[in-house]
Amino acid sequence: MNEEEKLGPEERKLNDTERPRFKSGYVAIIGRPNVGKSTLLNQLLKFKLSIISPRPQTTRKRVLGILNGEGYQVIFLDTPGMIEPRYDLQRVMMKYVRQAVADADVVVYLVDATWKVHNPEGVARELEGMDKPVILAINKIDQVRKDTLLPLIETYSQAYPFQAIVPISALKDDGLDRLLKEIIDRLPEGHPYYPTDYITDQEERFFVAEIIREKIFHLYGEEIPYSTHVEIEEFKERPGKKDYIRAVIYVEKPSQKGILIGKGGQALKRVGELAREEIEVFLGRPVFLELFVKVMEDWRKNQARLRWLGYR
Ligand SMILES: Nc1nc2c(ncn2[C@@H]2O[C@H](COP(=O)(O)OP(=O)(O)OP(=O)(O)O)[C@@H](O)[C@H]2O)c(=O)[nH]1
Ligand SMILES: [Mg+2]
Repeated sequence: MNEEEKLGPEERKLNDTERPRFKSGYVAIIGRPNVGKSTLLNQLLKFKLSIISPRPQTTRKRVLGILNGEGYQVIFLDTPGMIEPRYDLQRVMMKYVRQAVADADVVVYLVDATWKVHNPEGVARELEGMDKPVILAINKIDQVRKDTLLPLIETYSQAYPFQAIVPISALKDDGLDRLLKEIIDRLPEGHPYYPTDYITDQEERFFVAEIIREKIFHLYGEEIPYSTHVEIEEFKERPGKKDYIRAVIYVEKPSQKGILIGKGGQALKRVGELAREEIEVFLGRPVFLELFVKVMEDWRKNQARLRWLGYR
């Protein structure tokens, strides 16, 4: 008896031309600030990797998240919201977007269904010359009437040859299965890039700093979140004790230092409490977190300082 007969028809081994090949590749998630790019990444991964806030320009660097499934590995790149840069930090942020697009096999361009004004021609101009498959995802459909979607899909499809247009709600996990299928269909065949138990290639200390920054975005108004950079100065495992983490929060002006710390240190204490709780969930172990505030004059507008802070 040969192998095929022993296995029966359903279990018969597939030959090379029949076997569905493994798909793997990079997918850049791009779009204007606040459209829900980071929410989408987290929802796809079923893990809170990228920080989220109701305010624009929350994400400042590329965040890499790996999704492993039956027959595929998708490496998502969450990016800062695309804007016309006005100062050096924003110029570096836009460089990160360009790099993510350059690395990508597939681009997901995200727009917001709740926008009062859509500009499909503007989107088409941005995508001009991009020789990669682009999927348009229309997000936040939980916030709009269903009958507004069809005309929206129509105008976008006339402006640019999108490979697919998928209405979604990243927040409510609606439409993401279809979006993922459209992505995987367009990924090249190939081996996985990372071991299948990896969720990212970035260091723990990057995410720890991001979590602290997220709490600042949630707790302070005006310019404070935008003037803030968080640096992990020490991250030490201690035998028999909690990990020790010392973070420095840089602001641009002495007045901002006072606001960040608050009366009797209460405001900063709140940042520390909320951040520590989430860092512990993220790392899966208890930590001791100490926060310090320092002034670094106008760091967002100074190339040498930006480089020193890791924005290269
Ligand atoms: N109602 C609704 N809100 C959403 C949805 N997706 C994201 N949001 C909200 O939109 C806001 C911005 O979400 P983010 O994921 O931080 O947006 P982003 O595109 O990463 O923003 P930047 O990093 O600043 O460019 C947050 O308040 C989210 O909760 C959605 O599908 N429905
Ligand atoms: Mg973001």
